[in-house]
Amino acid sequence: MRWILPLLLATSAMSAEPPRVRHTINEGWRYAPGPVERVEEPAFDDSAWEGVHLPHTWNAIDAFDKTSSYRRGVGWYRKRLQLDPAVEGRRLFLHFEAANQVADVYVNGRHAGQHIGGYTAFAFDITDLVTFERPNLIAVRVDNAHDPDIPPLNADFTFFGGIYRDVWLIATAPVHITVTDHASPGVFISTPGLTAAGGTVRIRGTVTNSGARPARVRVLHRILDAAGAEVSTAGSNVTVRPRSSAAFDHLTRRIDGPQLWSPENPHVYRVRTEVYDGAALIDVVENPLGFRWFSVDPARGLTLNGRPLKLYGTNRHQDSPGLGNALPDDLHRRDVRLVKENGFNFLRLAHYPQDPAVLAEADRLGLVIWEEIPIVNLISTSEAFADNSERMLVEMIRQHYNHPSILFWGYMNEVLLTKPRPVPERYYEIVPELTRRLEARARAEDPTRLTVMALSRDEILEDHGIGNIPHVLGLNLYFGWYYETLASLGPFLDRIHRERPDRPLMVSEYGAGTDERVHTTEGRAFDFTSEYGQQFHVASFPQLEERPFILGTAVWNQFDFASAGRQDTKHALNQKGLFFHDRTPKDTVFYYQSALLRGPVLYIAREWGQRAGSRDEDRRQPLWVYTNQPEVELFVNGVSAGSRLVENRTARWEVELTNGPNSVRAQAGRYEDRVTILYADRTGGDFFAVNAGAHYGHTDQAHVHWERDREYVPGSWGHRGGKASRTHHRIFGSGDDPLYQASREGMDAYQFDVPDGVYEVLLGFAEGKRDAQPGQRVFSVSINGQTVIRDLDLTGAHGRYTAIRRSVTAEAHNGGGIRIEFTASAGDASIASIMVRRAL
Ligand code: GCB
Ligand code: CA
Repeated sequence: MRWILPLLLATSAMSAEPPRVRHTINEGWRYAPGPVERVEEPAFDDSAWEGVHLPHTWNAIDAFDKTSSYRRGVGWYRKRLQLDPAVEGRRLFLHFEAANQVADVYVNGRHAGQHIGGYTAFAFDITDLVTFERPNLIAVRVDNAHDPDIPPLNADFTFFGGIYRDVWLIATAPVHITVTDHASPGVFISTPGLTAAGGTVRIRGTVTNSGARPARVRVLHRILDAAGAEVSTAGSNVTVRPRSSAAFDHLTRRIDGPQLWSPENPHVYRVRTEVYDGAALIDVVENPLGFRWFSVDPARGLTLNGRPLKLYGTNRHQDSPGLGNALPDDLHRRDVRLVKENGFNFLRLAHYPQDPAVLAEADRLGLVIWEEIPIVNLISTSEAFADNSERMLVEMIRQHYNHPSILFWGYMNEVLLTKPRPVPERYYEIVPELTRRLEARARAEDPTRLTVMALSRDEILEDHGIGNIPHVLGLNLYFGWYYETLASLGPFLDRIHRERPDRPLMVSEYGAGTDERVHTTEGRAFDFTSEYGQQFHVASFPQLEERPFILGTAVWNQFDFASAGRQDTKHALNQKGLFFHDRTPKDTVFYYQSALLRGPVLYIAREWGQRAGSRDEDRRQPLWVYTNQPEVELFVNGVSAGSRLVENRTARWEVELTNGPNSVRAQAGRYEDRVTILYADRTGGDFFAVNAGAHYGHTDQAHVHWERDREYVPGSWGHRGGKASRTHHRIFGSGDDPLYQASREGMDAYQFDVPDGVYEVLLGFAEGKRDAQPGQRVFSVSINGQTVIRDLDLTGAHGRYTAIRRSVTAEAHNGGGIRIEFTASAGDASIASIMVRRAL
């Protein structure tokens, strides 16, 4: 970075202002939920308002509570901004990286502008609204209420409100590279006709003259390599009439043998664009530049820089725990790094344009990007909806145009999924019309990239023609999750490829939800067990790898993410991440690392780190390893469990665990991995915890593992009769939803063959039937002949989906154990969990 030094010395020696001043103004804002009157006026007293720093959202907490709703409406932000006298006479702008979703900006009581859309940047010229005499009052009204004219209308993610990205103050000379062209950098870089031998750089843009006199300036672009060495230049004089803008379009001379940009070698050049008035440097902007060319073929996939490159990656939503969508840049960069570190080379920014820090990091680390605007599930047929959509598309493309990582612009996701009710007239003509309009605009704005949309399984089979409009078609597929089986993925892809031989295809989503607390040896779709989630990827990924016509794939999702309306096993979250919401990796991450990383990967799956069993045979437990080594030996408590040849990056064992901590070691050549697996052996018979009605165990808040339900066998425990039932609804009154979402119904009894003694019996209930009414399910419970609960009416007394726990004391005598009997006077008795614990 030697070039930086002389530059700094030069500026400080002159102690002159840099030609363009640009810094964040994130600190010292005040926030209040609105609507409030006359807030934009400087005189308004906001001393009682909450002090906040940006980025900020007002939904960081309520989006995660146990209701589907969160506050959607108006929030006001105010800040006093004293301007540095040094920028007097300059043009001043406020640049917002994003505010969700309609923002009205006021300066000293006057409206500076309005922006529609929650995920793209906007910039307003505030020069004529400010004073240097006293602090300026900036007031921003942000509204995230549902608006039928603004996408997204409805989607599986939370629409956090607020100014949730950085805000910048920009000061330029009166003649400058345009700041307010859709909040873009004002400079648009491409590399026409590039080959490995070399090519030229084309730099388009506009210069704005805010002054009252015509201006003649010189625009000069310096192409700098990653080390800061100048490799080429371009430029010309530009004449700009007063109060207007003039375009430039420059071509460098040929650059021989440039370092190409690719995921493996993400060499980023910079274009430093300078504006001179005579000898005086009056403006500078810098933009990234990557030399790369690419194409797609429906049979052979993607070619980058003349070489085939299959894309493997994930999707990313932007929220984090405690912060909602309001992440500082380092957390955005952390996320991108986590994607790259798994060996992925591709990231789909679903379902909206993301923070500039994300794009810059993707350029730097080498990830191919698909970025898209948030048209999800359905559209409005209004002209305003189409106009807003198109503007968002233009904003996204212009704002992020120079990032070499971006190869794909997306503009719709599963747009036919939700049929509006009633279906508006001509709906299935208006959707393709909008599609064609956005497609045409994307191609006109950026002929250098590929367009893409994502459709789900059912939509692709009846797509009203839209799937053939973009260059590339993305398929969002959930075989073995929402429908069919894990094995049906590949055959479905073959079919689509056969039916659309001219269409380059991607798998833009596939994934399964998991919960680290929920475990089983017999995973099933939608049980949220860690084990089924792993099986899903282990079974799906080879089917994607095997098919060269699939040009890229993206796991849904890199991280668990906020979706306020979701009711899985963790409320308000979509749990299909490869990482948990807090960015802890799930075991599946190491399957992908084994498949994609070159360096050694050897990892004992450990999410099921705490296990329990109450029968002798339960001590035999599965353990498995993800690795890219050919063969692995496993040792449990120092004893070899044998060597296994690795197949599909996986090796499995059945081992005997002992009560307490078990030390497990995997060895492959000179690599090893160690973990401790806790096993609670409950064959002693004085403690049982059962997740009634469930084929999966659950580890609760107190780290007690509730084992899966089973039929009674003498000498042990279990149910007699009945059937399992399950709800996916969130459970009120407990954080251990998986314990209450499954129940056993209509059984006669549960029998526990425990030694004589006094026991605490903890009975858990929750009504999970969607249409349950008071009085329809009324039952009593007795233990060893004594009624302990009389005429329990869960819905009548507590409402549906509410966890009820009753603790009672019971005595086992004469070797009879604990016999819990159920008698219903209406409907079927039901029980969700049982703990039997020796008290005395
Ligand atoms: C999809 C959607 C995505 C959802 C995902 C899911 O197909 O594109 O927005 O979050 O499925 O998890 O259901
Ligand atoms: Ca940012």
